[in-house]
Order: sequence, then structure tokens, then C-alpha cells
Amino acid sequence: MIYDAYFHNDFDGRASAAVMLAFLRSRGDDIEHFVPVDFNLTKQWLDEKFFAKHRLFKGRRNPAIVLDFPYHPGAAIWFDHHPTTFKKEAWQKKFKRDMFHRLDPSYLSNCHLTYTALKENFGWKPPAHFRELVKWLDVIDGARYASAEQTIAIKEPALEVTAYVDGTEDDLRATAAFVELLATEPLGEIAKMPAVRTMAAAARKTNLKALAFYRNHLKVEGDATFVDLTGTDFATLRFAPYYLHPKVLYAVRVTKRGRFYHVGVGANPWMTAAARKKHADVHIGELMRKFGGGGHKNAGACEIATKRKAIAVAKAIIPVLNGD
Ligand SMILES: [Mn+2]
Repeated sequence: MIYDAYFHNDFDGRASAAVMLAFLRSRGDDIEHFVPVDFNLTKQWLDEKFFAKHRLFKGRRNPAIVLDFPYHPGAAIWFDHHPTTFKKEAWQKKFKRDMFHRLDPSYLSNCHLTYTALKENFGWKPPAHFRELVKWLDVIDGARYASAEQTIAIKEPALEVTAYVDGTEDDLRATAAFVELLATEPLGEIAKMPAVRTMAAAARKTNLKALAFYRNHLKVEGDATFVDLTGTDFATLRFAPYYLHPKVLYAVRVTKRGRFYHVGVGANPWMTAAARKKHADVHIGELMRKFGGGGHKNAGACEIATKRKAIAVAKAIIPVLNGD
């Protein structure tokens, strides 16, 4: 069987697609179209006939695989770990868990869920290099870094590869090639590639510049910080607020992504649950759902059409994070 893979346009989505690709090829199946997708698609996604109607690529439409992205009843295969995955109540009612359809928000990464589910359900023997990939995707998607400094320094191969992922998010051809590479090569080998080394070096440089920008522009409002990054290209330094203010609980940022403005909200991963319980213990994914987005307990986002509205959403969120 030949499939098309629709996966969230981040490292976890791509890694999930790579795991799926290796599994399919071990059975003589394959993926024809690699289609990174993001939450700005949500409106079209609600259409029952989305997979037949969309214009994300030209050519034949194969059975759809959806990974690390909201549930769609048209998907032949679907794995997700986002608790906000059901966009229609009717779809949630219709959903039945089986070997190829599974939601499990207890997984830090969808890559890990996909890997475990395919092993358990099909007796699949994955290539050895996936163990390290899964471990790192739990760190990256679950924000389990050793420190905020680790995310700024970018020393480990997995983090160098993350810089490459961030640098190629608008490059469809590079994204498809990268998924193929992840399916067969260990992170250590991928990190040695000239294109990855170049982007990792650039990211380290940008991070230092970004840190300087944060020092000058980050505003602390109670338990939360706010920064407007729309005029910069520093979108990726999401833990800088905690590097500068280790005790702050939440960080809100507005960035520009393509035609959209992205309001990203995160919780400080180095603050204990106990410390958070003394303050507003917000489920960020649920909060962002009210603004047309989604996410997990500790991180979420929404996409807004104009900068003015995006800033207004950010300003509306900060008092909620402070429990006001
Ligand atoms: Mn994920």
C-alpha cells in the first residue's frame, strides 16, 4: 500500500513520520507524499473531505496517515498525543481505538507513541538508532531539557539537528528528504552533514543575539513574561525567559510565521508542580483552544491573522496565567 503522510511541522511530527516510514517499508509499503501541516489549517481540516479537496500537493491522493496532529475521520492511520486533538464532538464519538488509530496524551512525544504502538501492535522490530531518536524527542517535545542553558548552547547532535528542523520548516523538499534520512541514519551522523552544521552554527550565533534582545525587551508581569518577536527572527529561543528569570512560571511570545502571527505560551519546565500549585495552575492547551489553537498542559499556541489581534490575545492571556 502507498500512503500520504500528514505530520505536524515540527521535529516530533517529522520523527513520527520517519518511524512510520521505516515500519511501512519493512512491510513492503511506502509513503508517496510527505506533507508537513500546522494549526493554521484547522478550518480546512474540519471538512470531512479534506484529503480529497486540499491543495497541499498536486497529483494522486493516497490513503492518509496523520501524525502528531488533530484527529480526522478520513485518516487510514492516525497517532496523536495532544489532549486537544478532537476538533468536533461528533468525531470524538466516532473515534474507536484500534491498531492504526491511537491517542495517548501520556506520551511526551508522538514519536515515542508511534514507535511503541507499532512495536506492540505489529511485532515490528525497529532499527536500533530509533531508541536514541525516541529518547531525544521526549526531551525536545516534552521540554525535559537539563537546563535552559542547554537549549541556548546547542552542543548535542540532537539539538544541532533541531536547529536544522527549525531552519527548514518552510522547505518542503528538504523536509521530505529529512524524514527519509531520519528513518535510516542516527542523529550523530545527520549532525555531521554540512547543511546541518551550517544551520547549527548559525543558530548558536542567533541565540546569542536573541539573548541580548530578550535582556532588553522581555517584560515580567507577575508570574509570566511577555515578548514581541514579530520584528525579529528569534522565534526559537523559547527558554530564554527562564534563563533570565528562573522563578517565572509562564512565558508568552508573539512571532510571525508565514502569513500568520503565532501566540506561543509555555510553562517553565524547571519549576516543580508544587511551586506551580501555589499559583495559577493553568492547562495551557485548553486555554489556547479558546483562541482557536491547542496544545498540551505545559505548552500551547494559536495562529492569528493580524499582529494587532495577536498582541491582544497575548495581553488577554497574561492575567489568566497570573490567576487574576
Ligand atoms: Mn508532538
